Amino acid sequence: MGGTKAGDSTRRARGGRTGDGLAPDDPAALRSVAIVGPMAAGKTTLVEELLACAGAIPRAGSVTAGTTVTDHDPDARRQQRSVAPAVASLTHRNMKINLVDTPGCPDFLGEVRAGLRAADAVLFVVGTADAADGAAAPTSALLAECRRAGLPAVLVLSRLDHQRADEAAALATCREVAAGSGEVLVPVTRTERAADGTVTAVRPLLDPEGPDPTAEDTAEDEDDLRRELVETLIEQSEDEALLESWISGEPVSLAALRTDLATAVARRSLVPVAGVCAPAGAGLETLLDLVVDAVPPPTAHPPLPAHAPDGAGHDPVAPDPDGPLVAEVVHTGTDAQGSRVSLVRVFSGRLTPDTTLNVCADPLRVPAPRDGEDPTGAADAGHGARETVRVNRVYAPLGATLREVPWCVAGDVCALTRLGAVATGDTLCGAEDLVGLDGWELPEALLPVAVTAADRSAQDAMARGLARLAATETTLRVERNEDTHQIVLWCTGEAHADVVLARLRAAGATVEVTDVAVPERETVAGPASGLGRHVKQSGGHGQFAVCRIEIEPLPRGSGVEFVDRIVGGVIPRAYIPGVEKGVRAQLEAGVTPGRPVVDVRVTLVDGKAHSVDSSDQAFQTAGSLAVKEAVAAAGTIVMERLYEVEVTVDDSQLGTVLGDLASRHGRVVGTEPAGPGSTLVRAEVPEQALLRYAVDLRSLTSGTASFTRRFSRYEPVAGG
Ligand SMILES: Nc1nc2c(ncn2[C@@H]2O[C@H](COP(=O)(O)OP(=O)(O)O)[C@@H](O)[C@H]2O)c(=O)[nH]1
Ligand SMILES: [Mg+2]
Repeated sequence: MGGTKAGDSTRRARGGRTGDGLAPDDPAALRSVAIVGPMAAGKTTLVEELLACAGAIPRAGSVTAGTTVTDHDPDARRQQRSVAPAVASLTHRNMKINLVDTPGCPDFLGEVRAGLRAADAVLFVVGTADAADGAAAPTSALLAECRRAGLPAVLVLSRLDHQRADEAAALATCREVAAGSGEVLVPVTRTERAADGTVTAVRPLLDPEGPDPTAEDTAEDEDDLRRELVETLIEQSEDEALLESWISGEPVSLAALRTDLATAVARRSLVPVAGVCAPAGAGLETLLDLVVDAVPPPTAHPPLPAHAPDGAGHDPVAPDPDGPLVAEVVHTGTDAQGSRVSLVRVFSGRLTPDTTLNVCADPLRVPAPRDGEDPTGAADAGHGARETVRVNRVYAPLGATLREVPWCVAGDVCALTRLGAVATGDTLCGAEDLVGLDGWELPEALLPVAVTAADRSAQDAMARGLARLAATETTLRVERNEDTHQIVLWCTGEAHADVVLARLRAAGATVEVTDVAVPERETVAGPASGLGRHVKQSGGHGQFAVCRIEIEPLPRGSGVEFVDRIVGGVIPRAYIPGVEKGVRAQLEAGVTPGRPVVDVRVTLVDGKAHSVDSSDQAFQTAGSLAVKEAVAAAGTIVMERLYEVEVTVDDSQLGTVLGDLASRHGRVVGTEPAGPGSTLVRAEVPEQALLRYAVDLRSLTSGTASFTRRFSRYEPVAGG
């Protein structure tokens, strides 16, 4: 596979002194937009065509051939879909535009959030052929993400050349999804087609060279589109005079309308809708114009909440190019040689080469504690200004190609290499203002994948590989399970697991995927007794210990209770702790190997000792033999781990989710409304039935439902 550009994927080019427009001085000459949308909407292809259209690359590559700029990651090429945020910039009308391509696959939601963090606005891409194929659910989920990030958006209707392309249907779907959000979606372009349906052009409705948008004598349907746009703009305008002249039939100035468009976009009350047909090159320039004219500059970005390195309060960080330097690592990737490349967004000040910066680690990125662990210690360890880091060169990325630039100003995005221990989410700042930006939330990884290494050297390789992954894979959680002794990689889904395993193997670790083991325990079904005889008296120092114990079940959660009821000194005091130790060790190891016995009371009732041959060790062995016999005689009940699960689901899918939970032996504890049109279901589900729930729930509900899980307690195996 490995496309033609793979070999030179880490070219380093030295740009001109201002990097050929790649290092603007003034944030007003910058636009950073995240490209977001469902899988296969054509985002990566669009980025490629925009770059070619603006002359940033000689010609557009293709996703299927693995030759695009932003799908430069080997895993992206192999999967033929984006797996990480990737930045490519171009210049259009003297404006530097950073395009931050993001993955559409729900597994990589964390990467979408990273992309949104780097941007000031969103180009939301929806394929016009997908409207009928359940695009509403992923569109809705991703639009909600953009809204949560608080960024203005432009809706791009893509793939106009598809034979089932239906712009009106795609727009209707998006309008339905956006209903209630206060955003008005209005087309700003018109698609022209030949008689056979081929797209010939996509033209802006507010075209200074086109006919007057407010004139009366244009063709009927064109007129309708323009009228809708003009009326929407006037409705949203703060300029009262505009409405008056519109009502009285006077021509309205195009410049005024454009200004109103930009204002309404920045306010997020209006989402302009533009069509593109990437392969035909139609609508590309119009879209770039729209980004320049209607998308707000970085200086309009709302200030970001921040904290002092010691966790105390700090003023929010405003987007000020003349302020102190504050930047953030939004993503960490690797180049073809395996060296780390950090994608950095500058929020304030100016990042220059050859400087030493302070690193303020993001407490949110400290690995999540295991069930029951005290999280406080871990969180504290991750807090604060950890160290300083030397920045050598500053690069403007074009996918994997890094072009050296003299600086990176507030609002711009750059790549830095060799930042040592600096991780995604860390804040980089100058000494004059030590600050940490409040991190963005990561999605929870809920799909466990157990891996084993074949031998000792593979184990070492795996440990090295996992350490390397920790820096780049922010959503991955690595668990060393103390009950099952398995290494479990918690992933967000199968596509994520695929990437994680490929990267582990690329790091030289031969790992095998095995079934995830589920810890089990046993308790006794009823009371019983057992005799332990450990007697060896032939030759030398003998061994002599005999004990009888009784076992009985206790309520759940009681653990193991040991009671000594020896009378008359049939077992001397000094040996009783030995019996207890032997009993507890055997119960801990389990009578069925790997299943500790819990919730029992063991009572020592009788025994025999020898004045010379008895010892603590002998009584340990006798205790263990006695309890083994007692457990076998009592019969056991297997218990499994029960989890408290909370599923948030669209009301339309509630029945499906409840039915599925029942088939998993889940017990629904309650349901309650969780916002408009959705329900929160609380249930208790055995761990075994949850192992693939992350994958199953997503496919059952087209990705609209989400869940959380928390260990509750052990319970007898359902139906077992
Ligand atoms: N015919 C046609 N195919 C497209 C267009 N845009 C994308 N594709 C194809 O659709 C598939 C998915 O495109 P991609 O850019 O990876 O989508 P992404 O997941 O949104 O980044 C690829 O095979 C592209 O070649 C388009 O405008 N027209
Ligand atoms: Mg893509």
